[in-house]
Amino acid sequence: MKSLNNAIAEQAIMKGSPNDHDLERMLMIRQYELTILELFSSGHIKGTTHTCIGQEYIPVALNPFIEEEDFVISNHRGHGHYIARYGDAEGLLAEVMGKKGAVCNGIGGSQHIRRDRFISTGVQAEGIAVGTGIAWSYKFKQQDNLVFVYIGDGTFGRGCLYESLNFAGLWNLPMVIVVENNGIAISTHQSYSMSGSIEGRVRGFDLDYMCVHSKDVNEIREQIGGAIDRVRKEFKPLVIECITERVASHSKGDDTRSPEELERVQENYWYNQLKASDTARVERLEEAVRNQMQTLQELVINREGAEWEDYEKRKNK
Ligand SMILES: Cc1ncc(C[n+]2csc(CCOP(=O)(O)OP(=O)(O)O)c2C)c(N)n1
Repeated sequence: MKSLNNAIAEQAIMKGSPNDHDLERMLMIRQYELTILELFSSGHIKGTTHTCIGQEYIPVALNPFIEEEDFVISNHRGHGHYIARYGDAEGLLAEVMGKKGAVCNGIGGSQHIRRDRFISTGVQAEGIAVGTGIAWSYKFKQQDNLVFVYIGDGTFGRGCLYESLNFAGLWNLPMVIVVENNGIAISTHQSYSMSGSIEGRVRGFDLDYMCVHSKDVNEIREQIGGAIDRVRKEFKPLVIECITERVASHSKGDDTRSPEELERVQENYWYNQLKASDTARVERLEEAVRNQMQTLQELVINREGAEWEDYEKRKNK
């Protein structure tokens, strides 16, 4: 098995420390994902799911730059994107479990969420194509908003991504495309699937590009803030490549990585690094978040199933 690409191997470690609010959100996302995996194992959830364990800090770092009228388009690994924006673990848990109180009445499940200006899709690269259309409509209507699209590195294997990048560059669309580069797509390491680089491909379409290695939300914000402001002012699309790691399996129990690689991934996990350096604070916030998720879980499990009729009523309002 080939090793991960060089960028991943050179991954920077967690240097700074998030404030309590950001850390609480990161821990909440992590705890949400752990809860979902447990609920699958115990047979309370059917279907599939993809957790963002390892990548929790990325949407938390991005969140202050996302205004209410901006659009966020997420993907199959989107729980963290949703919770970072709305803090609504309860609605999302109910959604994945198909219970009353679900964000979109249990119709969307884990991968197809819609709320206000947030959508996710499990179809790779569909999000960037749809996001390009929304960004074009913003520009056409001279609306001062951005479209944030999250994609994985494996999504560079899809053709419609390049059509989207082409239009974004050609029309200077107000888009921030966040590539969560965890170096692997299901079980295929990037070194097996990608010729050239994400930067080279993006620059080929004349898009602005930057790469973020840090896992420190404050440092990330310092690095990306000016560039996001420029997209808002100058209508030049931006791609932010975040070098990161998928700590858990692709979906559930389908990890094909070697024990050595998994050990390295655990060593680089922001959670493990922060817990070692700031133990008391992490444990305190973690306990609160764990209790909160436990309460939510009991509440949601015991609810009746979500009803599609509710959705029909809501849709026609
Ligand atoms: C059009 C399409 N083809 C295949 C799949 C199956 N699939 C789901 S996730 C995935 C890999 C995604 O890799 P990446 O974009 O790197 O995101 P990651 O899972 O690493 O977060 C694939 C092939 C899909 N969802 N959509």
